[in-house]
Order: sequence, then structure tokens, then C-alpha cells
Amino acid sequence: MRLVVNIPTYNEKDNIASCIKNVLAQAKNLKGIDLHVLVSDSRSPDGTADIVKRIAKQNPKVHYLDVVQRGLGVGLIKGHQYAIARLKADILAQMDGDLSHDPASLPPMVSLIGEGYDLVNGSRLTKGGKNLLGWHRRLFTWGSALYCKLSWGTFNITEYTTSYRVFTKKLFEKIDLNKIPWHSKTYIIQPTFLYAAIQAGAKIKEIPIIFTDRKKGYSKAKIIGYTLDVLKFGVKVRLAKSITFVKFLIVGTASYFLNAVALGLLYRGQIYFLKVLPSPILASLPTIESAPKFAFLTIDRLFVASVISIELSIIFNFFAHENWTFKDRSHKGLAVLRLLKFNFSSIASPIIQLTSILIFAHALNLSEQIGLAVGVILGLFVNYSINMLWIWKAHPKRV
Ligand SMILES: Nc1nc2c(ncn2[C@@H]2O[C@H](COP(=O)(O)OP(=O)(O)O)[C@@H](O)[C@H]2O)c(=O)[nH]1
Ligand SMILES: [Mg+2]
Repeated sequence: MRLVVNIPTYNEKDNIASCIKNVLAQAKNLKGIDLHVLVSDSRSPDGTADIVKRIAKQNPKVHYLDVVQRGLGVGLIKGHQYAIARLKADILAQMDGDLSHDPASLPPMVSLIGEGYDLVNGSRLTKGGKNLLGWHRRLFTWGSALYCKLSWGTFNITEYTTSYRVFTKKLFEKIDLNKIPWHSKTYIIQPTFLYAAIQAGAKIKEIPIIFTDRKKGYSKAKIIGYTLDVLKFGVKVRLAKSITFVKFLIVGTASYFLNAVALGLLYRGQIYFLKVLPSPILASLPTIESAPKFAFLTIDRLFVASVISIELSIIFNFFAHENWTFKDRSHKGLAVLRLLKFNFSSIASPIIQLTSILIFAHALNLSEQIGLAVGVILGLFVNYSINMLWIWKAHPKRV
């Protein structure tokens, strides 16, 4: 197994040599792992590249990549691509080149990958983690984490603005880089890459890290621009989530019309009040007067027409959700099983509506119409939740 630790740099001449040395020193704690270091430099004017090239010449485990453009995202993504394509990496790691990240965390992170996690996130905000920066940087890290948790709905992930991560080549290749603003001049790559990993179904684990302030050089973080980017991205995620709900409503509305048209044609040969067929499709079935009775059920034309049109609309709903509304969610297992679950869960809505009508009319002495309206809305949310939690679940992840 080859591990490539990607260190993006811009003006790190006073740190990079020690940083490389400290990372390589972890080789003894990484049994069975072929440890390599890759420095992806954005043409630092301070001579960082010359130092790295000199070390790389003496040590075949050290590599230098000229990423040309500025940007942490460019350094990270181009570095990982190079690590896979040219260095044949199986496991990818990334850490800062200013000695803020302790390489001693690498072995436990890599061993979690060995346990089957796809991504290990170094966190300053989980128990045991520490952020030894000034108060305004601590506030940024903490505030961004709270904001991302709320806007993304990922309460099991504690830190979003860290660069210290280890993940598999397989996960990296699964991620759609076009969806990540990795050319940005801010560090927005940090949360957006994590979000893309979640979307790709990564099994994620966090470990506490201690982040020390750099002793040499200067920080290139642009905190105001970065904060705005984090805020914008949270809004984008929220909107995408509400778009799923809007799609759910559109499908529901379309399926109501399908249901109504099918019922009309089967029972009366009509679309609403407009006659379109010479006789109903189910003309051969008896109407209520002459239909057979089973206990309290009359199996007449209306009954059969209703069952068929309701089932049709359920099937339509299912295929629309499967291929459109919940397309990006998990489709694990057999589609036919999901269809059965969906059919079964569709009973929830009418039961809720009936209960609501009865409670409003009899217990509260209010209009049954209010009961129905409340029931429809409640049923909608219950159905939506069942769909999201049981049928088209979020991609599996364990944190
Ligand atoms: N390749 C590359 N690396 C960068 C760039 N800007 C920052 N980095 C590196 O990203 C890491 C974190 O940057 P730093 O300025 O320490 O940010 P801070 O720790 O958030 O204050 C360091 O290794 C930087 O050298 C860039 O434009 N290109
Ligand atoms: Mg730093």
C-alpha cells in the first residue's frame, strides 16, 4: 500500500524541510505502508521549490509538483491527481506545510482507513482536539462548524475547515471535481471537498488533532472571503435540499392528476366532466346496485377503478421519485423491494388524513375541512420523511 502525503505550499521556505523530515520520520509507525511525500507548490517566489527539489533529488520518497497557479484548492487537487496518476498512490493524505499539523496523527488516521473508513477528518473541535490559534481564528473555525452543521444537517461531523485529512484513492476518484470550486482563491475547498465526500457516500471518521500556530512565515488565509464562501455554500446546500422537497411536491401534484384522469376514464369514460370515451373502460363491471358484497365492501366498478388508479399513481410516484426526486440518494438493494416499501408507506397518508378529520370534527368540534387540510400537510411531511429515512436513504456513512 502506498501512501502519498500531499503538502500544498506557498512561501514555506522556513518550514518545508522540517515538515518533510517530520512526515518521513513517521515511516517507522506505518508498518506495511510505503510512505511518500509530495509537495505541490504554487511557484512560491521565496524559493520553497528549490529546497524541495534538492531534497527530492536525494530521496526517492520525496516529490515536487509545480502546480503553476495560486490557490490551496489547486495545490490539493492537482497534487492528489498527480499522486494517483504518477506516484500510484492507494491512500491520499493532505496536511499543511507550516508545521501546524502534527505528523504523529498520520499513523492512527491511516489505520482507520485500514479499518474500512473512506475518509478520516482531523478535527480540532472533537474531544481531545485543540485549536491553538488566536481568538478570531478559533471563532471562525467554531462558527463555520456550527453553520455547516445546521445548513448541511450533518450533526455528527465536528470540523469542516481543516486540511488535515486522509482518504482512499477510490473515494477521490468517485468525487465529481466539477462540483467543487477548487480553483477558488479562498480555502473553500476544505468544506466543499468534505461535502462532496459525504455526497459520494463516504464512510467518514474523525480523530482529534492539535493545531499549533505557525512559528515561521505568514498565514495566507483570507478569512473574510473564506467566511463569505462558507456562508454562500451553506445556502447552496440548503437550497438543493429544498429543491428535493419541491420536486416531491411536483411529483405529488402530477400523480394526483394522473389518478383523477385514470379514475375518470375507468369509471365514467370522462376526464373530469368531459366525456372522451363512448363508454367507461371498465364498462363490463357492475355498478353498486348489482355488485357482489363482501362484509362491508362492495366490489363494484367504482371500487375497482379507484384501486387501479390509486395504484397507477403510486407506481408513477415511485418511478418519478426513483429517477428524479431522490435520484442522488441511495438506491441500494432491489428496485422492486423499494416499490413494495413505497406502496406500503403510501397507506400512511390516508390514515393520517382520516385520523385528522375525525379528531377535528369529533374531538375538537371544528370543521372536517380543516381536519383534512391539516391531515394532508401532516401526511405529506410524514410521507416525505419515510421516503428519505426508509426508502431512498442518504448514502451510507458512519462517523
Ligand atoms: N499550493 C499552494 N499552497 C498554498 C497556497 N496558499 C496557502 N497554501 C498552503 O496551505 C497551507 C495552509 O496555509 P496557511 O497560510 O498556513 O493557512 P492557515 O493555517 O489557515 O493560516 C500551507 O501549507 C500553505 O503554504 C497556494 O496558493 N498554493
Ligand atoms: Mg497555517
